[in-house]
Parts: sequence; C-alpha cells; structure tokens
Amino acid sequence: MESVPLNKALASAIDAAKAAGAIMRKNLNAEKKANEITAHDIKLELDVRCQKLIEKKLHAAFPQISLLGEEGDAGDESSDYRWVVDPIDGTVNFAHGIPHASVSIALQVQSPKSKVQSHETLVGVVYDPFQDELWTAIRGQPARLNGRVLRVSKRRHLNECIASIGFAKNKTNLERALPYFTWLARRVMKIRMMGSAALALTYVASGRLDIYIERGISLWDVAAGGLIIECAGGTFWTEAIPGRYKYRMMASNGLVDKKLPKPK
Ligand code: LIP
Repeated sequence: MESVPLNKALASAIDAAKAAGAIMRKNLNAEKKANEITAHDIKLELDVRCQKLIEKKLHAAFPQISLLGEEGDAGDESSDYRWVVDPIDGTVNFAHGIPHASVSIALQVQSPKSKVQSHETLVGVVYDPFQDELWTAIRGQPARLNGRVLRVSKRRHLNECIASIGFAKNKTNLERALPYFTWLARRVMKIRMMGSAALALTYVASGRLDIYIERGISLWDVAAGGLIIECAGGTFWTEAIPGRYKYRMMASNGLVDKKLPKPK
C-alpha cells in the first residue's frame, strides 16, 4: 500500500474528532440512552453514533484504511494502515454529565518494531470538547496542545508527583489494582482517578500529571495518548494481557518510572 501523507491524516483525524466532540458538547446534560450497563461500565447509544460519524469522515478521506474501534471495526483488518478509535473515552463520566471525556483517534501502520501488537502509532489526536483542548502528535515531531509545543514535567521524586490510576471495567482488574493503589498512595503527593485514559495520558504529556497506570485498558483508550506522551519526552510502556486488545500499562514523565513497579 502506498504510504499515507501524515499531515493529511492528522487533519482528517482532527476534523473527525471535532465533529464527534460537538455531539458530546451538545448532549452533555441531555438524557442519554444506555445500550448496556454493567457493574463497572456504561455503553451509550451516543458512543455508537459518534463512532459512525468518525468512521464516515475518515473513510471519505482515506477509503483504503481500515478502522479498529471500541464500538466495532470496519474495512479489511489486514490492511497496512488502520485507524484506532475511541469515540467517547470516559463514557461513564459523560453518562453522568461530568465534563471530563474525550475523543481519541490514532493512525497505526503494521510494523514488526512496535511495542503495541504488530503496529506502530504514527499519528495521535485527543480532543476534549468541554475544555476545547486538542492534543496532537506525529511520530518524530513534538507533541502539541492547541498548537503549543508540549513537554512532560521535570519532577524527579515520587513525593512531588501527582499520579493517576484507573481500575478499568471488571472485578479482576479492580482486585489487582487495589494493592497497587495503596502502595502508590503512600509514596506520591496525590492520586487522581479521572476516568478518561486518553486525558490522563495527555495530562502526563502536558506536565499536569507525572504518572498514569492502568491494568485492563484497551488499545483504543491509549494508542493516541501513548504517542503524544512519547513525543512530549515521556515514557509509555504496555504489555498485552488476556482479552481483545487488552493491556497493562504505565506512562510517566520518564524521570520516575524506574521507581515504580509495573502494574501486575
Ligand atoms: C475508560 C477508560 C478509563 C478506564 C475505564 C474505561 P471508556 O474508557 O478511559 O481509564 O478506567 O474503565 O476503560 O470505556 O470510557 O472508553
């Protein structure tokens, strides 16, 4: 397959993210139809509607590129390039009218070198429609927030750090994360559980947070944010665990990760 012009891919991903973001902004305080509610998760009709809009826009720009999304896949999954999409990351927040959720879109290419499965992330976009904050990155170039170049924080000691941790969506991950939570809470300045993996990653990339850890996270929650952290000078570690596109992951400013055990 012909190589994809990354600046054009970035522009298409931004356009799609802003379109889905507009739907989220319009519906934040509206009654929302839930397609599924489980012990630790909610799936909304709006998740599906936003993904359909993103799919339509990305397909119009790049018909040859497949899509792997939280709300389903499209196109030929053996294609060299694929979009990795989370239409609403932080759905439980959004379902409760909490304005802390985002759209996450990444472009990946098949590559034996990569850490994440057999694909490498080339372009990453995370959009928070409530703060109108747009994080972008192209591999090998600096990460940006609303166009401004980003750098991770310079904090070197755990007791100076704010760490974010997520408990994912099932009992196993919760039970595995609780002992880590207790260990970490005793060593860092503060812990924050924000509810959107993509925003936790971009907050580390922006130096607002210093550490983000979660077990049982999905590829679409972290692909874009992971590249944005790396392009802001931080570290992004993932390891596949049982389940479709499931990982345990740790991200940081790159100065404290040697002081942190990897999540089990
Ligand atoms: C959410 C992640 C969050 C995690 C939740 C869920 P979703 O993604 O952003 O970090 O703790 O369990 O996976 O489902 O809102 O796209």
